[in-house]
Amino acid sequence: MKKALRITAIVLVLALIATGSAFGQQKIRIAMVVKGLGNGFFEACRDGGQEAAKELGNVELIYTGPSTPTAEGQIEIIDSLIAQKVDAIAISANDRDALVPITKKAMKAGIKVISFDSGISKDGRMVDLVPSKEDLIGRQQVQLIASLIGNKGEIAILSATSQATNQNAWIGWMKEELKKPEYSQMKLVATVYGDDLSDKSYREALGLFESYPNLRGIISPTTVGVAAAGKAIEDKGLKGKVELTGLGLPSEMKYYVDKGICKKFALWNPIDLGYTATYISYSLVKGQITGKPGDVVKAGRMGNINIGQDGGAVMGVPFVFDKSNIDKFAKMF
Ligand code: RAM
Repeated sequence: MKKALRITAIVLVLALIATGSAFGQQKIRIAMVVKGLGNGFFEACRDGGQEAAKELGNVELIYTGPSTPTAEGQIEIIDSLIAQKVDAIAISANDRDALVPITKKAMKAGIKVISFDSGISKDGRMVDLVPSKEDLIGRQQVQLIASLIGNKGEIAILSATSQATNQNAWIGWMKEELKKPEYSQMKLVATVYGDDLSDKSYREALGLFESYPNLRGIISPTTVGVAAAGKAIEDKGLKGKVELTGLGLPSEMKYYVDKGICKKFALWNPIDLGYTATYISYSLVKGQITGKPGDVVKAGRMGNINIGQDGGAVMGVPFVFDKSNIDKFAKMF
């Protein structure tokens, strides 16, 4: 009898070990650190991250970020994530250089660090995932506003924070595109920063109307800025006088598309971006990749993601939304 009991106990322990629960097999904890909380774009990234975590199993996604988009806020958060010994950090950076010392500290502590959406300089992360090629995104923004104003008139850029890696890269390409002869009658008169805060972006848009009474178009390559600019154009009765494009969330821009205030804008799928970032983080934790050129991440429904030069990875091509498709996508993100 005693022997039978002992055998049963041994079998039970072995079964528990096999399922990984005997010693409370640790969950892999991936922290998604976003530029700032309360931004619908990042909430969609979080949803994608959670979808990936569920598929991978045994993964906990910790969604976090500062209340306003600053590098200082992100540094504090990363410090506490190091103390919590998370396994990976995927961050959309408010500053490409200011975060390097703290993410280096994280990597020294054995934490795998990637940047996604808005990158960290290459010493401070193992992989940098961008939603699409930076030149495509930037050039496309100019092409969109040009088509709305007939390639003629004053335009301004309403950006996010002045240090944002992603917006600054796109703005660089917008300026390149504007050098082409077809835009010779278009003039970029100002670049202003709404800091990815709705009220500040709204005020910056009003400032542009005041300073540039002949303004014909605004490019706002931030989901927060473009929606705020839409509201400013509506409130000031400038529909048709000032055209608007940018990078927006269909769910937030549908109203302005329906009203004809923003006829076209672009974006990629932020759910897919958060999903892919989570798969890449997981692959690093599991040692399936190290982030070197030639590494391939098997990213679930996103297929294979190739790691290129300097740990860079690209997700896809930006998509244009207009009245023909806005209803469908507004339900998704
Ligand atoms: C805002 C953020 C984010 C950017 C999008 C387009 O939500 O600045 O980093 O990718 O806009």
